[in-house]
Amino acid sequence: MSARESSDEFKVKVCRICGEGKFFNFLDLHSMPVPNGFVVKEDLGKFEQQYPLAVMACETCWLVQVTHVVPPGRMFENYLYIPSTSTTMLNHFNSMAKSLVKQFDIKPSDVVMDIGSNDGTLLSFFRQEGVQVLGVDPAANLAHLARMKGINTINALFSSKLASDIVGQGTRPRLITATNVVAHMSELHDFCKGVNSLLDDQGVLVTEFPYCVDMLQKLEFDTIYHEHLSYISLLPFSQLMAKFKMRIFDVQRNPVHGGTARVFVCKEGARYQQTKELEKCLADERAMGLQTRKPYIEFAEKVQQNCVALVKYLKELKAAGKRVVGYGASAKGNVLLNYCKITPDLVEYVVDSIPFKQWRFTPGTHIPIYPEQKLQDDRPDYALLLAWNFQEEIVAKQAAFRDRGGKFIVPIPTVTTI
Ligand code: DWN
Ligand code: ZN
Repeated sequence: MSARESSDEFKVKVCRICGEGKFFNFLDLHSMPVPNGFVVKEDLGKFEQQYPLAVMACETCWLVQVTHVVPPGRMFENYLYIPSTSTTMLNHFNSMAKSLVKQFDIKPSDVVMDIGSNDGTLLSFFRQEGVQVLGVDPAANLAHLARMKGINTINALFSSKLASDIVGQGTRPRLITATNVVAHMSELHDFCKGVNSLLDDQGVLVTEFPYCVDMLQKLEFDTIYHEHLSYISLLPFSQLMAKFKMRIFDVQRNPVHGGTARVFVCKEGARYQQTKELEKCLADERAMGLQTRKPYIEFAEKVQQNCVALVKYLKELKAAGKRVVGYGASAKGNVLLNYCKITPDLVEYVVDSIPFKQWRFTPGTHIPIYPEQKLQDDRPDYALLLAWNFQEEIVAKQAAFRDRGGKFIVPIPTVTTI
């Protein structure tokens, strides 16, 4: 097999929301290794599987999606997704649990179920609010971590079959959450079928995903990676819900992960009124022309211009004798490094807080990763902020680096230095 997965066995042929097959390809990030496929030193010279990474819009329902779906087994063979341990995300999940328990008057006897519950972080905040919790996650290592925290977790991929088994055992969750998981799912119809069977007439699904409008407006091309199959906007998502006699009744936008939509879904006959915020978001999506090719063409052009500008800037810094390193060996960072073809001659190394990633190398570009401490010890001139979605937290943490004249390069939406 060639290093580049050119076979069309992974090619998407029909849209996972509407089932049609008329697509508009608008950005090709080219083949690259999966962005969480960190390489150990002894494997550096070995064959590294690459997979096509490109996005297209369905010209029927306008769901943005990757052109090729890499089967999970091929993608996760040697990578362990480590839950975001950032205080940004911990605060986000804590306030999410508090506000939802209050908004929907969740009682101590009620069950809150989290689909893609990861290591149980979100559910542990719900449990602190005194409600019953149930997690579902396919990663055995994460389900184990959750159970160690006392979070009842089913180690399985969510499906409509699993949902009917759960209902059969007498569990009807009052609230279902699904954060950063719907965009990873290929079988969206089966997901909806399962949710519909779990919810009672007044039950609510709250799902949160990186919002396609933010990606387009803030040029967040590096949030396009193989495990994110869909880049969701509300118009196609509403169509999906309607197919399963459910409807969106509210949306809240928030800044995490570069811009996320928290979407509230209920059964068609439930009592929840559609909010003004939802009407505004749907109107804005139409005004942006999301159901035409225009915004996607503009996005692709600006992304390409931005990458040229970034590489030019890095080369100028190098020519001026400045030393540049990376900060945050994030999945998105690896997409940016591979797409812009940034290698160790431009970015000497990357620092990262996650022990699993330290002493390994970035996939494809093979830049060494070290603990954050190296930034203090080595004192480079610039740090390219690859985990820009944690900018506030990281810049605050590295005040000493900046006090000594160190600067951060923020690559998104356009290259700026702080
Ligand atoms: O869907 C997903 C998105 C929404 O969240 C997941 N598949 C991955 C995750 O992406 P992310 O933006 O949280 O980035 P990562 O891939 O978790 O990477 C962030 C990296 O930054 C981590 O490796 C840790 C590192 N970091 C650090 O070195 N110092 C983070 C913080 C906050 C820090 O202070
Ligand atoms: Zn479609």
